[in-house]
Amino acid sequence: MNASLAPTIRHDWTRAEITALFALPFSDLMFQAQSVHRAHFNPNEVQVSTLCSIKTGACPEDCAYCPQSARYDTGLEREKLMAVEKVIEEAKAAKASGATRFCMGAAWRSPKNKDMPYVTTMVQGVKALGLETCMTLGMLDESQAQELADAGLDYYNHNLDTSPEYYGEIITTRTYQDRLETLANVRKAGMKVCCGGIVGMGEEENDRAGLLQQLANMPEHPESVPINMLVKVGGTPLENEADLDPFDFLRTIAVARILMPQSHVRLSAGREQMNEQTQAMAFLAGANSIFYGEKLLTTPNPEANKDMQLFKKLGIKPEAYEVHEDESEQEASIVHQLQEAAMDSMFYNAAK
Ligand code: SAM
Ligand code: DTB
Ligand code: SF4
Repeated sequence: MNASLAPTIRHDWTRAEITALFALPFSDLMFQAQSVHRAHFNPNEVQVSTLCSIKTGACPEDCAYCPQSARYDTGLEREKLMAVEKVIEEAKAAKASGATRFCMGAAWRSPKNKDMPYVTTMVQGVKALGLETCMTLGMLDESQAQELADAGLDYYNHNLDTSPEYYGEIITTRTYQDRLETLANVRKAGMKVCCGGIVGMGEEENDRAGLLQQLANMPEHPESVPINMLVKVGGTPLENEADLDPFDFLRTIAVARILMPQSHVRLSAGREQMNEQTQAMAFLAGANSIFYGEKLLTTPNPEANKDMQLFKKLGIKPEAYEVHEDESEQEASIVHQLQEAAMDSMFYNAAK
């Protein structure tokens, strides 16, 4: 990183400052975001994660966007907690396709204590394959967060979803404060935080600014910030929501990049509905992580070979696995060799 270009990491953004960024002429905003991005990251590398739904549907919560809530008839087939062996098989396949992080999601309000031994075994098994691990299981208390951290879980995903003001329009079964408490428990246990939200839910630009303000003013920025474009699913209350203008989506990514210069910003759900040009502009705006693989949790994602073609067209290469402090040099080198082999066979390598 060029130190002179490195902007100060701030945690005191005002709503007015963020709104002013959203109001910049598009080219000025993109230039600023791209400059911040280049000061902190290789702009031609994108982190690649694969999602796996380890427990699907029948969720007691009422999140208005979600196909997995038991309150809406979305035709989704419910599935109980997946067997550990099956999860490991899925993780092996994700790794062979070139993913470096495996994200396991469960349609729970929060995990029950009887579930914990299963999920911690999943973490250990996936980690042993040389993949980074992420889970999203709903709310966690302090001891559950600690149990996951002790099992070696690298990231916990828990989204704020939208601004504090708009939140009540979307979810009534848990509060914003509940979410902040889970995030504090995750941090306290020493795990990395993956936290973002959804746009295109009928919110105003001020709500998108409000979401990013909450994220950027956390005591530590989330290491991973997923920006999801709403996937409209039949049967959910948001199924007929008007499309968000792609430029408003891109502005959200760009402002996230400026506010949180060192975080990975994920171009998350909604890529299946986006053309290649919009995705390319999202990378220009500073997005540097994607979900890779044909399915998100329950809805379609672009096919792997389409993503490889897009990476090839853009000269992007997948970001290599970060070496963790607690890994021995020898272990890390084995992990790197395995990754390179998987990537060579699956991805166009822009470096060659
Ligand atoms: N049940 C857990 C929870 O909500 O905390 C974890 C799984 S939940 C499906 C994870 C995240 O997926 C949600 O917080 C939301 O941001 C995102 N999500 C769910 N449905 C979505 C949709 N239709 N479009 C975009 N993002 C969605
Ligand atoms: C996140 O922010 N987006 C992912 C992940 N975290 C768990 C989930 C997207 C879900 C999209 C709707 C579905 O496939 O069910
Ligand atoms: Fe349940 Fe999570 Fe879906 Fe909300 S987002 S209904 S908590 S699975």
